[in-house]
Amino acid sequence: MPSKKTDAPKQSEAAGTQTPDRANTNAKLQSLEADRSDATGHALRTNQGVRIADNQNTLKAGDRGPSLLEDFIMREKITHFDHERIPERIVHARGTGAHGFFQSYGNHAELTKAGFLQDPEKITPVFVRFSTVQGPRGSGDTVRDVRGFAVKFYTDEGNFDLVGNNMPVFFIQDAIKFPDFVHAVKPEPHNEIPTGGSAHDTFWDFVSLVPESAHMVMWAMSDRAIPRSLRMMEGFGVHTFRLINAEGVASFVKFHWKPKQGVHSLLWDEAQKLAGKDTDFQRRDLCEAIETGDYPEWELGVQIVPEADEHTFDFDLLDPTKLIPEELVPVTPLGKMVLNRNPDNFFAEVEQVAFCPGHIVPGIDFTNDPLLQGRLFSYTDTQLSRLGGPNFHQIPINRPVAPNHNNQRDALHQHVVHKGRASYEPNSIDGGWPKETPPAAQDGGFESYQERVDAYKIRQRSESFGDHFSQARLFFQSMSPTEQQHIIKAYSFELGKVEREAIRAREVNEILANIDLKLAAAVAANLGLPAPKAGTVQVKGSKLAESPALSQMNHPGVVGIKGRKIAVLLANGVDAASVDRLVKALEAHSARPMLLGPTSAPVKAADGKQLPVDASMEGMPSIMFDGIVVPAGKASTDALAASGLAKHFVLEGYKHLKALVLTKELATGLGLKEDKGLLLGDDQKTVDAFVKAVEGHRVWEREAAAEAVPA
Ligand code: HDE
Repeated sequence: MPSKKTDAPKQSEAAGTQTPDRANTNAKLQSLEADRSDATGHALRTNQGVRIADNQNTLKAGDRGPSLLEDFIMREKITHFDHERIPERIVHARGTGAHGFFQSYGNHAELTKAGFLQDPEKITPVFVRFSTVQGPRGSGDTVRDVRGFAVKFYTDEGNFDLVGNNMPVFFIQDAIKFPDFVHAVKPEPHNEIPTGGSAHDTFWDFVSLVPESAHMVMWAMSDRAIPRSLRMMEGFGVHTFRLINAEGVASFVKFHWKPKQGVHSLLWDEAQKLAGKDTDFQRRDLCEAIETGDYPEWELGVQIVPEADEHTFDFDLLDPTKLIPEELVPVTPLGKMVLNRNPDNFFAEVEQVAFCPGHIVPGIDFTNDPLLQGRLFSYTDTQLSRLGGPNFHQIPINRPVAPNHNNQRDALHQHVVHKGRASYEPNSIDGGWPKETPPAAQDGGFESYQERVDAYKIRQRSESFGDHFSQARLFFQSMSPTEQQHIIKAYSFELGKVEREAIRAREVNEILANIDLKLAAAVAANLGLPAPKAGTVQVKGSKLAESPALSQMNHPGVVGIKGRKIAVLLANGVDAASVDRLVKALEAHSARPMLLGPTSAPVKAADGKQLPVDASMEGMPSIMFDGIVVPAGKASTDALAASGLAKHFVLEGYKHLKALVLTKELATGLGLKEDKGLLLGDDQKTVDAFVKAVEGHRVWEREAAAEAVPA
């Protein structure tokens, strides 16, 4: 049992010094704001505060002479510049972030004593960083990859970091395999190719030799790995955690983030083209959405498993390659997160933010998931080299809003001027402060959940971690036919890039054949390999035949077409009234119409008016939009029909199954037939049908017809 200290601070005694002080939160937040520097109205100065008279010229011996070493202004400036970069993250280097808040839907005291989940009035600030895993800082946003979904809650009781992904499982079961996995997926060591992707020999060599990766690889080959937007992804805590209430009763939980925007993906062709045409596609999308007030929102929920039910599943709750199907344990909503503020400075906030799964608060605790256990060590360790020392928690973006007095001292980049003479405990010189706080129902010190451990010290994987294929099969069989085809194509594409035939064959025969023979046969056919007749192991299968929650088609979202980008194609001679009508109708649905011309120059409407455009069709190709609208106008339709650029724009949108409003002449000229999402005219009925089609994200019924259109 934890020792109870009798000289612990009373709440009143400790206010403002040691224990969490809710009243102080706003003041603390304001003090974080004080670190934001605005130079408006200020003189240019050196780091020592000296006003600078000339920022254009180095001090030289004569205007054509050598530079002088004594130029402290030039040397300070260049020295600082020379050290501007810090090491990028070893994984998840490419990312972007946003500020926001979390608000609990109610009082969840029966589940946890964590303060931020007790009070629906309480606003907890959050900072979120989304990322890809494989690529370096400058790599493309839309590559096929897992997305990081890391949330820092600045709670009154300390920071809680939920460092998750947009997929609910992981590639490996034990932390000791992480360096192997990462080395395999990273670019090949001899030529550093490929950047940002897993379509290469070392990745497939590793995963085909490590069957525990089968389930996660299936997710990575699904549409989840190419999200349309960071706003349209689910997030998962992956590991099983514990929530503990004031009575000490613990429940196992899996954390989920459900996007109000729905779960939607790019098509593979779009993802590849975007990686070249707009490397920043997803960070731009998030930034613009927040800028225009379309604040993305997620619901935080948990799947709850009472401790007594730990062993009732046909998989082990501690195995991070398994999920709990939502049909077995539904997700209980706890609260919402809204992202409503872009960072002021990317480096200071997004680059310097330091997450760690070990950052938890009273009422939350870990389990013995061996992957989670390893992560508890890794994140702090990596920050030491990335952020240069153990004081990274003092960097503004990492600083908790709760007070954090202790006896840790000095070290690189120490920002705090510690007062007091005693930096040890116990002490009598400073009255014994800072003191421990015993655990309590509320505002108590952190107490680890007391779990009895009685075992041999061994290096051994539990037998309950041994089934690697049942859930991979459940995933594949829960997909819609379209999603299944996308998965087959993704395996075929990636394995098609693998040079060593033995690796391709091993993946097909020893992994895919154990998941689903139809999947294995289809991939084998695309690779020119014989279809396997049977798997290599006995797969026990899941209790469920299907889990509809796994198909993203079943997560359409609840915000309609809010924030969806619609291209309005213009050319000289366009009917200005038609443009106006269409734009207003789309804006009424909070969509974001953008006017595109053949160039960035304004377009001359039929009535002679100049219509300024937002961009050219070349500058913003169809792959950047969710739908395309062509307003009326005979001359403009003729001009679009004669322009290769415009024709490609419309045909590509059609091929990518986007909703289109076209003029009859243009559709006929391009050989396109009306369908559920290809609509003609510009009246309200047409707009209503268009809105419905954009809501559906893609016109899936068009797939067969679109096959014949060149990419
Ligand atoms: Fe990470 N991971 N990870 N990871 N991870 C890092 O920490 C690591 C794992 C995840 O936006 C690193 O600060 C180990 C699972 C995200 O800053 C590093 C293992 C999940 C981010 C690290 C895992 C994640 C990271 C690199 C296996 C989903 C980005 C830079 C035991 C639940 C956070 C850093 C951000 C980042 C280690 C496995 C998610 C090296 C050892 C499982 C979202 O510490």
